[in-house]
Amino acid sequence: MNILSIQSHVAYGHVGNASAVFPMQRLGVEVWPIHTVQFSNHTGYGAWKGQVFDGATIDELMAGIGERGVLGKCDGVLSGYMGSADIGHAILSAVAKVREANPKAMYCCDPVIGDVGRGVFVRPGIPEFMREQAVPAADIVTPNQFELELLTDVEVRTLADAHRAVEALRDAGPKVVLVTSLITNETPDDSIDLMAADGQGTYRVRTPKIDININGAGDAIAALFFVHYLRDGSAASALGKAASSIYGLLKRTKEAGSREILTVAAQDEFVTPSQLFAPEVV
Ligand code: PXL
Repeated sequence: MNILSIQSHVAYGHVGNASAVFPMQRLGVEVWPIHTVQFSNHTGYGAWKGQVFDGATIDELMAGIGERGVLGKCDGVLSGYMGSADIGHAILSAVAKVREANPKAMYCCDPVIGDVGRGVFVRPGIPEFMREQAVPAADIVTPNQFELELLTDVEVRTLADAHRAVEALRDAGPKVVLVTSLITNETPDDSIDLMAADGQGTYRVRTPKIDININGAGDAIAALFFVHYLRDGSAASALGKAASSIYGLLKRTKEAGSREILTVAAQDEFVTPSQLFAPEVV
């Protein structure tokens, strides 16, 4: 399996491609990473150095890959944090190129906009771009609760709200939705839910909540879910596997007291999670 992963990159630590690429490789996937930014470290530190690339740089790399004649072998495109709307357009043009070469290829868009604690943390224009262009073009989207609400204008307080929002998102284009973190009035204080839906049903996994201040976990969840969905063709199966892996990864990270997720040290969790969480139909 070959996945083109177009995301930010950091030299130190693990967000964007530095969070997503290795878990996919560890699962046996050949990954083609294209970086949308190259920063020293993630923005959660409040200070960083480096560059935001532009759409033309991504177009150029895509042209070069195209010249190798391999785009027909690309099974999927994964995108995450977009530095600018210009980069967003280049990502959608990369998706179109891949689909032209392989009509079966899927596009998984992690609509990175913000989260409940931090609010919107991307540049102006990106939320609108996600909503109007990236989400409708995607086969799979992986919002967190904040992004789910923003993209659908549905306030999610109850499980019924979550169903409504997920269906609204599916109506906008993507047939598969993964909500990477969900807290409704039914979620116990010590727990966190993940929810996924495809045409076959809607599923929830509930795990103990691990209270840590880290970045990049969502990037790893989207990558793991995408690989398992491409392999199994089932949102339920992909949800159970991705949620179990992330729980193990975060548990190990918390135990180590690390500010960065233990992508390398806890790599066995990607293949054989120490604890398995089964999805339930909701
Ligand atoms: O995890 C999302 C993300 C992606 N890319 C960069 C980031 C973050 C979150 O902090 O800083 C550069």
